[in-house]
Amino acid sequence: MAENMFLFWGSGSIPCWKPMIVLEEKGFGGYKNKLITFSNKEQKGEDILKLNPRGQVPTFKDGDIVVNESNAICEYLEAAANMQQKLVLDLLYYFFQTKEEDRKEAKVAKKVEAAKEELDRWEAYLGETKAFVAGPDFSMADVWFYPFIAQSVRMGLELEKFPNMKAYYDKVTARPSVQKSWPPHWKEEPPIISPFKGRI
Ligand SMILES: N[C@@H](CCC(=O)N[C@@H](CS)C(=O)NCC(=O)O)C(=O)O
Repeated sequence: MAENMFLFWGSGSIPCWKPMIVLEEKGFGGYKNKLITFSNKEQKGEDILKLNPRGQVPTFKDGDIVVNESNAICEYLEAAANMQQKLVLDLLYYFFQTKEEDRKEAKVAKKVEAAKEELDRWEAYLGETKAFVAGPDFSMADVWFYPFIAQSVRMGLELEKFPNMKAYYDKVTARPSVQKSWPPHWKEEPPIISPFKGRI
């Protein structure tokens, strides 16, 4: 995952330093990066401006997801990283990319176990906060975090065993912004894979 990440940064910039610490702490030390020189106004270069119209650093990208603002990058890395890795990249993508007859049940069992551990972690965390990911109010962290849960629920994840997650999921699902932007084909078509069904 680190190989999909790219950070433009400047030396001595506190807003850059914050996500750089998080990147290392989260085990994404292999992220790609470019050190820009302020005196040459490199932050106003085309490569940065097309991602960040303010022409500032940090400017961060994870695959196609562009995240600017240092705090938002930190929250993105915190909220999305493990859920994205354990539930989506490791498990859902394995099902998407591997034909049914080629799937190895032992491999699936390991991935499911890792996903369950991650879900247990968030279940405990949400139990303590009894609110949203970054505090009492809905924030950007929920925008990064919630879609992974929603996608997993669509793919057969039953949240009944995770009551705090279920309360969180219901609360965010009910938000008008989420309802309005709900993937249209999810309303009409069943999922093509259900890796969680009967496994968690
Ligand atoms: N609110 C932004 C502030 C970013 C910021 O102020 N970056 C400075 C470096 S510390 C910058 O790029 N300044 C150059 C400019 O604005 O042209 C964040 O937290 O990411």
